[in-house]
Amino acid sequence: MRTGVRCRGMSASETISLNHTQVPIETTRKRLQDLLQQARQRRSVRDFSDQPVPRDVIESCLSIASTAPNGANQQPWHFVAVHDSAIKSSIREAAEEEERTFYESRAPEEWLQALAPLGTDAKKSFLETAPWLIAIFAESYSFDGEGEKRTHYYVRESLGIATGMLIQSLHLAGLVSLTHTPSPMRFLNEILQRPSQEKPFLLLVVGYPAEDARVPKITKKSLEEISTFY
Ligand code: IYR
Repeated sequence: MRTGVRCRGMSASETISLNHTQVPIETTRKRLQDLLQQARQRRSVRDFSDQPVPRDVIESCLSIASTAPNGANQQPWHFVAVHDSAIKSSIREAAEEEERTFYESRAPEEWLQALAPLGTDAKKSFLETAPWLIAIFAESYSFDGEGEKRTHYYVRESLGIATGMLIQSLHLAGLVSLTHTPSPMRFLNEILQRPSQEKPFLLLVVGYPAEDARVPKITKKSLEEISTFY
């Protein structure tokens, strides 16, 4: 037996039995049909209503996101859910400033052309209208109990998976969201008072759609285009 070597931050491995109930394959197919139909209804929405969303709904979706598989179970994420109007206004102001430079000078012509069908611009009124903004931070490292720096592994992969699960939970729960990525997003650390080892990953705008909300007509790649089976 190998002794004396243990990965810092991880306790010796203790196992429990897996709680998994296999269902008949027809049940699997039926579930997948329903899920696919629902997944196809999800759209990124830019026109939000100011209808409130109770805090417990956001908490449940964050709890689901926190079950995401991640590097060495280090759970390198922090979610800041903002409902406060003054903080939302500060975020809008800072985001619009970054976006103005993006649209006016920073974005290469090719990028602007790729965005043209979406009709986006530097105006981000949804940052104040929507009831919740969830700022998602990636923790590149942390400190253990003895104050020793602990490197985190597969941070972006972990964050991507957790964020995808969050977006899907919000959708299946009946809400809409927008993945918003003003760039650079460092202003979020300042406004939300997050430490420097946390890097803003993205800003998720959450709520209900405005009554007259419209979305661009888009098509998704076919299964044949996105997959290869051997
Ligand atoms: N961050 C900008 C630009 C933007 C970039 C991509 I890639 C999008 O899919 C949408 C927008 C903005 O939010 O307007």
